Amino acid sequence: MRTNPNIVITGTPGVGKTTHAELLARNAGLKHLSINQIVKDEKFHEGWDDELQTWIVDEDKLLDHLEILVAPGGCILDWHACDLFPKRWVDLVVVIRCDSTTLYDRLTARGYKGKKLEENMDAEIMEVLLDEAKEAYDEEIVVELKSDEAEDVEANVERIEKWIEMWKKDREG
Ligand code: DAT
Repeated sequence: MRTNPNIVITGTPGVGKTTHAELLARNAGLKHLSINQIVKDEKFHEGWDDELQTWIVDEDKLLDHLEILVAPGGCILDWHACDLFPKRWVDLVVVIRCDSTTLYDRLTARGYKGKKLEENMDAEIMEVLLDEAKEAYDEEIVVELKSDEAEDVEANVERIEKWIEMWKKDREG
């Protein structure tokens, strides 16, 4: 049994997943697993999608690798998708959301353009990641948090830390 929860932080690229995951990992002493970084570092990909400018992920290899890391608990899984992580791994799913004008500025600053920019903007407006999270996990473990301004990050991380404390208390009882 896990003594610390595993938390998925998901959302459209640019909404603030990494920013949240890094602060939460530092404050709560959790392990930040940046799935993009792991896919790149461990070469869990089957090539490069030129049109979408992204890696084509080898999900089987990725999941085998993650299974060992998440087993003891206390991991933050930071990725722009969430429905491939098995339900049994996950205690909380945080979907970070962002105002579309703000997201447009963040993505263009990151060099996104063309189809990649368009698809990600559409995904945020259509709440694709929120729907995906609600479909893949029990709705009561899915929370949606706004990340438009710097203050939002601190408030959100504090809220997640409180949730972690409650999660631990429930298990002690
Ligand atoms: P993601 O990991 O979802 O792609 P990120 O954490 O890298 O997103 O953030 C993208 C950019 O936006 C980065 O320059 C930091 C900034 N940012 C994120 N959340 C923010 C917020 N709540 N207020 C202001 N800037 C934010």
